[in-house]
Amino acid sequence: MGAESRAVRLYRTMRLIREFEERCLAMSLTGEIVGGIHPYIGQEAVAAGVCAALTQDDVVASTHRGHGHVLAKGADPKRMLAELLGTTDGLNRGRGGSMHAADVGLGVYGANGIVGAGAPIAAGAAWSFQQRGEDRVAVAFFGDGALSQGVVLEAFNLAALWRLPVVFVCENNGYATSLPVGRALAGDPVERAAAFGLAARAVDGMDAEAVADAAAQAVERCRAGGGPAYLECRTYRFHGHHSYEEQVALNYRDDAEVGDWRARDPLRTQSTRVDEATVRAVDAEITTLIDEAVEFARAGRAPEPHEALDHLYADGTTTRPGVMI
Ligand SMILES: Cc1ncc(C[n+]2csc(CCOP(=O)(O)OP(=O)(O)O)c2C)c(N)n1
Repeated sequence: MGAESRAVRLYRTMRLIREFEERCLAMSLTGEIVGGIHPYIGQEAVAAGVCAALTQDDVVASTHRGHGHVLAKGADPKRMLAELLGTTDGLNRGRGGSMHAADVGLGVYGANGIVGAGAPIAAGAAWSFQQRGEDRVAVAFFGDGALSQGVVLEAFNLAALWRLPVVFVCENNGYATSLPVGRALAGDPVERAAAFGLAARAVDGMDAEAVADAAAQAVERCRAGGGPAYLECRTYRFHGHHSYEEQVALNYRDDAEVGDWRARDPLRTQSTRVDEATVRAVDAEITTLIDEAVEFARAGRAPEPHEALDHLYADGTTTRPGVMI
């Protein structure tokens, strides 16, 4: 059997994220996932397309809306869901939760609750690759709300100045919480990035193949020493900013606007590029995988209170700030 086509791989990754997120949303509404989640539903083409251009040695730095990035980079959905349920089987022993899930072995340098924080992390990783002469690329994901964060602009500047192998991926979903991008951002985001000397372009973030093509070009450019790139992925989140938004009647978005974007569902678009039997087989495979993940995560245990201070320090000599043993 020949290698699976990119079209199928993209479909599978998006399907995995969609189903994982739908279950998470349901589990957060019942309180099973404490603290809620920021659903990624609608934006799957970005994570799938960008990560399709990366190898396992490449790294990504993510956001508060990070489940899709972590899964697309290859994290085990069972351990990811266990992390969200806060059990010791989780990727980070249940200590990171939704907004801080990381898998360093897979190059996932963490989801991040601080808007824009992934940009300097990825730039720093890229700098270390460059210093060591390693053929690796770093990607920072962030939303449109991060485009005016000082650290993001500082990261653009240093990345361009030092020609770092980093790709900045802006997922412009039109809103930062409930603030429309047009009321928050002066000028054009692509021009803003280009002004720093980044190879900057916009891409249809609802089309996984278009994102994958643009990301592959940006990553190749980095590997060839051509310096950093910026991708503006125009996308949309189908649900609220946070799962709690499902429970309150916020109406900062038009039903017609949401409907128009839902009509461009990236998963449906990608399904038309794959034969029907394969779509059915992938759907069944993912449903089984997620059922198993739910069962696995529910069977876990929460860390004991006395374990709260474990794993805080690498050398094991300090258990509490200021208390040496
Ligand atoms: C530095 C910082 N400022 C404010 C917040 C509060 N906050 C959390 S998410 C968010 C909106 C982020 O919007 P965007 O970057 O566009 O990402 P999206 O939620 O659309 O994916 C804000 C303001 C924060 N977490 N960190």
